[in-house]
Amino acid sequence: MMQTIFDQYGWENAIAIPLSQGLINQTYELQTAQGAFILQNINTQVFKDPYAIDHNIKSIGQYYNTTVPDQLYTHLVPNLRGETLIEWEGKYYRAFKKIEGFALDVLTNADQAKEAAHQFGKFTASLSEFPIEALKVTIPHFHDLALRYHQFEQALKHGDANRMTEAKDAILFLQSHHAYVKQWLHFTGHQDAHLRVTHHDTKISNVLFKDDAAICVIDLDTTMPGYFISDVGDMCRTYLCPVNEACQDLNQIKVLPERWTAIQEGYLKAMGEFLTSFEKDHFKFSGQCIIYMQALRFLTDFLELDRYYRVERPGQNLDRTNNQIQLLIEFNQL
Ligand code: GN1
Ligand code: MG
Repeated sequence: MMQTIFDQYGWENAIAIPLSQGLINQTYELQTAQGAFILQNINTQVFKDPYAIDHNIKSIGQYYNTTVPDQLYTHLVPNLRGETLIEWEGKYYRAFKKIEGFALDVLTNADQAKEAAHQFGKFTASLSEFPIEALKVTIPHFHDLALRYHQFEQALKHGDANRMTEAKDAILFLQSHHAYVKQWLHFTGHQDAHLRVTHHDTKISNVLFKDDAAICVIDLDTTMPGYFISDVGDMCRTYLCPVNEACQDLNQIKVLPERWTAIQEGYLKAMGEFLTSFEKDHFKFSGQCIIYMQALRFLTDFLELDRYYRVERPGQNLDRTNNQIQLLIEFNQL
């Protein structure tokens, strides 16, 4: 019973409402006599070292406390023993104070794209003096396109044969776009490509809004050193299209040019002074790289019988793959 967890925090009259967002962790919104909180069960299949996440969120929180104390931030809530990460029945939990605001599932206009891109840009910019080496790597090689391609190739060797046949077209498409991996290696090997504090999951549901303004980024589990490509690329994945990655009707997948302009304006308003011209020249590549990588990841998981992403039906990861492939095709026509 979750009551045991509530007791550890000293929460009385707690009511837990499961939230459906996210394909990895299980999240609950809690109403308690002590206030509203977010409680999350960390998926340790994905995040093998939950203490690394705990460390990162606390380090950044402490940095803000001393530099920008009024910064809205997902500070962790300690339990009665002062612990911010608790283990119960082999599972790990942590709690956040609920920040007033709402998350969007899809965007309805370009202003929201600009707002969100600006928030994520501000997040990295606000941590430009933060000692990046203090951050732990919560998932090694998380956005390493070369590794993701390698994992895809392994799945082609060892994956489910029936699914391989079913996914024939998607496989051919991704193989024929392998040149993105070379571009990625060229980018990361260049002296003007810099590692910064990177969120690595900038989808629209990971930024809170209040009225029309984006106010705060959330879900910092994958915040670690990375390239701007990860953040801008994931924005392209989720802000440009009127429907999200769950949409199975490929005809609805369109890339709206005004949203692309909005991403650039919003992100560069915060990060323009930090990015090198070499990095700025890779702005469009960031979208190609991350959309392509997500297609690879969904397809790899499909071929490996859905070990990673939560699914409700057997073909879901292939549908997600085809959605991302269509998005990439539309994006390339911008
Ligand atoms: C996962 O669980 P969620 O929705 O925050 C994934 C992201 C993917 C996303 C696709 C740790 O994020 O990389 O872009 O699904 N996170 C991890 O929906 O793998
Ligand atoms: Mg996430």
